[in-house]
Amino acid sequence: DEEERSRRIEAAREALGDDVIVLGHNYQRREIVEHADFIGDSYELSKRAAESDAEYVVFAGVTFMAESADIITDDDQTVILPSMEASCPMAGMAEAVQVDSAWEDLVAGTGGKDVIPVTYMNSYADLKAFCASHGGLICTSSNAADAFEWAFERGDVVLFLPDKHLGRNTANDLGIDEVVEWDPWAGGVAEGEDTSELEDAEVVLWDGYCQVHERFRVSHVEEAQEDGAQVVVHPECRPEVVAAADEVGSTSHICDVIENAEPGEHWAIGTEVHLARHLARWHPEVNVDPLCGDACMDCNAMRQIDPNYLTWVLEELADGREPNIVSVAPEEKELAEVALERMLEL
Ligand code: CIZ
Ligand code: SF4
Repeated sequence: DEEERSRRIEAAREALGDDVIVLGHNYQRREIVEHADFIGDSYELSKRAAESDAEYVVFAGVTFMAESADIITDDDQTVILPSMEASCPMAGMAEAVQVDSAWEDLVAGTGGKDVIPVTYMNSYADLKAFCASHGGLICTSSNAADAFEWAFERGDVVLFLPDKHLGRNTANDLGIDEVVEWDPWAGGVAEGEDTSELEDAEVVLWDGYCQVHERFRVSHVEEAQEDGAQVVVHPECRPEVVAAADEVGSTSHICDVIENAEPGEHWAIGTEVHLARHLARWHPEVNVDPLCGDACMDCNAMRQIDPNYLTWVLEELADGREPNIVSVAPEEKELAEVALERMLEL
């Protein structure tokens, strides 16, 4: 049961002492985040790991996050993922090998313009490396607009990967109209769009999306607002959902909104349901609801991190074994670091 499991987790942690740090993504369930040293978004957590001296970084999150942690932490720190099955479907929608094979067609489609690839943090290390080697960079949901501006100082067209909604929302913020959704395997541009549009495009969106955030609809926002709630959503949501919401921002911003809310304020949270539940628990003085009720916005990749797997990896480490290491190849790591440093200079 949970009590017995908690006791085992704490015993393993005690045996490991300062040798281990446990990071809990804010989309993880309560039984995980309760055992975390830090709770936050992926980039925040990776920085926490790098600041620590812990030899082992146990990352309760998904594969691309563990890779990012491996890129950011020192060489003598080892990143452990409690389940190797925890892979973000959106990151998988833009594999470096696909992007690489489509690249020349894209450049030709624009009429040979300078295309700068910009990838969201939610992507694999090899795609981050691809972006660096093609003059591009990484961004988070908080600095995507700055990343676009950086790219436009150096090229004519931004290719944004993998999240078409974050890309479109960012273009909207910047007042860019020439935005084309592009699917190289469907004859160039997405259905309903004209191939010749690629020639005029300023922003080209890779056809990826988060299957959790894209399930929110304008009707969910309107129902919450009719119910008296203010609505805050993540920019991975569809543009029309972002437009209907009262606030938009990263998970850290969503946390700030609730931390700074007056007692009695009513907020509906448009992101993965576990964060909404944590915020409701952490801030009982604020009326916090998940947008669209309790049932639907659950990330199946995050859910792979079962508390029993957290127990298992910690007990293995305490016994001197090293299960489920996530390690980025040195040449990819070096390039991904270049893409990251460009972001940090924004
Ligand atoms: O949607 C996600 O998985 C997010 C927002 C991840 C992160 O922490 O950057
Ligand atoms: Fe990937 Fe979306 Fe799950 Fe985040 S919430 S890990 S972007 S599928």
